[in-house]
Order: sequence, then structure tokens, then C-alpha cells
Amino acid sequence: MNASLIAKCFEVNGQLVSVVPYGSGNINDTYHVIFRTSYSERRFILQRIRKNVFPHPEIIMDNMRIVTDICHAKLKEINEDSDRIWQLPKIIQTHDGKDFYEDGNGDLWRAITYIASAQSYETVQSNDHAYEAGTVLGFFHNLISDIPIDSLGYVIKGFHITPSYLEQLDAVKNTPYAKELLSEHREARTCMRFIEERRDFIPVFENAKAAGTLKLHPTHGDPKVGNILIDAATGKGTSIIDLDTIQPGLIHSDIGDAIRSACNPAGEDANDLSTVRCDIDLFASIWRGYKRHAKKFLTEADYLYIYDAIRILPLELGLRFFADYLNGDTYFKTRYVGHNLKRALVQFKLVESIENHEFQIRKIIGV
Ligand code: GN1
Ligand code: MG
Repeated sequence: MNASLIAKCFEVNGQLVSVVPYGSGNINDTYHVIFRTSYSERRFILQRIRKNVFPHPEIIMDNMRIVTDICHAKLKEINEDSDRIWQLPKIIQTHDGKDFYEDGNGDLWRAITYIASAQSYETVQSNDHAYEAGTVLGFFHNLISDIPIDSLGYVIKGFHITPSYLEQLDAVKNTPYAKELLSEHREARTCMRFIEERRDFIPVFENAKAAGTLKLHPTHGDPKVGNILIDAATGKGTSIIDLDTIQPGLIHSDIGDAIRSACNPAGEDANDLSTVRCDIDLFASIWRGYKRHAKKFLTEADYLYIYDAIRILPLELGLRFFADYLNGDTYFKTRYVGHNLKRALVQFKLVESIENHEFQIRKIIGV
């Protein structure tokens, strides 16, 4: 069934005008849909959730239902007395009152409201933008902090469990296909060495959880700068989108992910590796924004692990891209041969820059 037929299954007034591919997600298929009546227009986002990445997509929708209902109830009150109108996408149900539509192939489709007059950027635009990205994540963490983690399911097993990605790499690196890539491409061997040199660091967060030093919280899972909406009228951050990976986890994963994407002005898809770096002013801005709301809930132990979070998230993402490259690009969508290798090199370059700036980063964090 095509996207246009599916779009008509959701509870939206009017007649379908257009269904156009939208955004630059690495996993799901996203469409921007317009419906019109003789007096109004309704735009929304329609997405197909990929089964090979999300084997239980219904858990995504259960989590999204719980979190968005709680957040929308709170936002009503908060917005009366705030410096901005905070927003969050809302689920649009099907005509028969369900949160998703399952097509004949067993794929799951869902519709969510479109936050108009706001924009996201794949790369950080300025210190102010980084500050706003940090502010939105801090606000969101605070907003969801009292949702009991037991009420949330796990959408992807092992998500942000860095050692599990290392295990995947260890399993794939000896396959004939991976061995061929490794022997043919010097850059692939460079990636392998880069990871090997950091093998001991990889379980840092699993150890902190096991020791009880860090606790699980509700998390967003993918708060990169491209998932933060900036109000086109005011320039202020207004919403966090892409609520697919909400699940219990460490806020450090979110913090590290937001920072790795907002401190690197060259972005995740940089063409020229020499432009990839951790910009300290950008880092300071996002951290200042994050702390605006996060000061209220960050513990002393949380602060002690912030630098490690900033270092490990790009290492983890690079490891994920690299393992997928050696595995024949089955997880992340790619636009050209070797795209995942290039993505991994970008993340590892960023890790190196973060390591070189450890002293300055720690000084800004204060530990
Ligand atoms: C994937 O599809 P997208 O862009 O929302 C990935 C994230 C990565 C991100 C890197 C479920 O997210 O973990 O950080 O790419 N999502 C999943 O751009 O693996
Ligand atoms: Mg995502």
C-alpha cells in the first residue's frame, strides 16, 4: 500500500492534497502530508517504522502515548508562564481509534502533528543555536523526569549499551565480507585500530550503572541537533521531535548525543574530515543551555560522568556506523558506497578532538 492510501486512514478532515518525502532520517520513511477543506489546511507527518530496526514498533507507540499525554497536560500549564510556547508532536489516531496503522506487509505507520513555523537544522548554526538545543533537551529531561521508568518499554534492546555494539563489531569483523573490506581499505583499518585503542573505555557507563553510581531515567534516545525545532519567529527552541527511541536509559546518553551533534560545526555528514572538530564555544553554549533546566536534577555523580558521556557518544555512533559498514549496510540508510565508513571516520575525528580538549571541557563542566 502506498503512502497516499495510508495517509487517508488517519483522522484528519478534508481531502488529501499531497504526500511528499520529508526530512533526512537514517532509519524510517517520513512524509509530509497536506489535507485541505474549503476553509482550512491540515499538515501532518506520516512515518513508516522499519521493522528490521524496530522489531516491536508497537512499543514505540505505547511509550509515545504515555510520554506525550503526560507532557501535553503539563505543557498547558507551563506555557501560561513561560518565555516561549513549548510544543511536542501529538499522535493522530486512525479512523478506528488506533495509534498506528499496520499495512499488509506488517509494516507499522503512524501519524503525528506537524509543528509549523519552526525549523530543524542538521548542523549547528551558531552559539545561540547550540544554546537553544541545550535548553530544549534540559527542559525535556525535566519534563519527563517523573515518569516512572517501569511504565516505559524498551524499543531497541541494547540501544546505547556501548559494549553491545563492540560485541556486534567483534562478531562481524571476521566474516569474509568484512575481511575483504578491511584488507582493501586503509581507512577501515584505521577505524578498527581507533576502536581497539579505546576498548577499555567502552564499558564505562555499564560499570557505573552496575555500581549503582548512575541510575536509569526516561530518555529521548536521539536528541541530536537535527531533532530540535527552533521557532522561526523568535529563534527560540520550541520542541524536540523524533520520539521513537524514548525508553529507560542514562541521561548521559542524551547529553553526549546532543553535544556530539551540536559541538561539531561540520556536522555528521561532513565531506572534508579536516573540518570536523569539537568547537569549545559551541560546547560551552549547549552545556549552558542544558544546565538552565538540568541544574534542578543533576546529581554530583552525574557531573562526574559528563566528560565521559561527551567522549563516548561519538565513539559509540562511529562504532555503530563502522560495524554496519562491515556488515553490508543493513541498518542505516546509505546514499553512496562507503557512506557508513565515512560517517564513522567523522565521528572518530570528533572523538579525537574531544580528547584533545579534555582539559577545557572539564573546566567548563567544573569537574
Ligand atoms: C539514527 O534515523 P535517525 O536519523 O532519527 C539512529 C540514531 C543515530 C542517528 C545518527 C534508531 O536516527 O541512534 O544517532 O541515526 N536511530 C536509531 O544520525 O538507531
Ligand atoms: Mg531517530
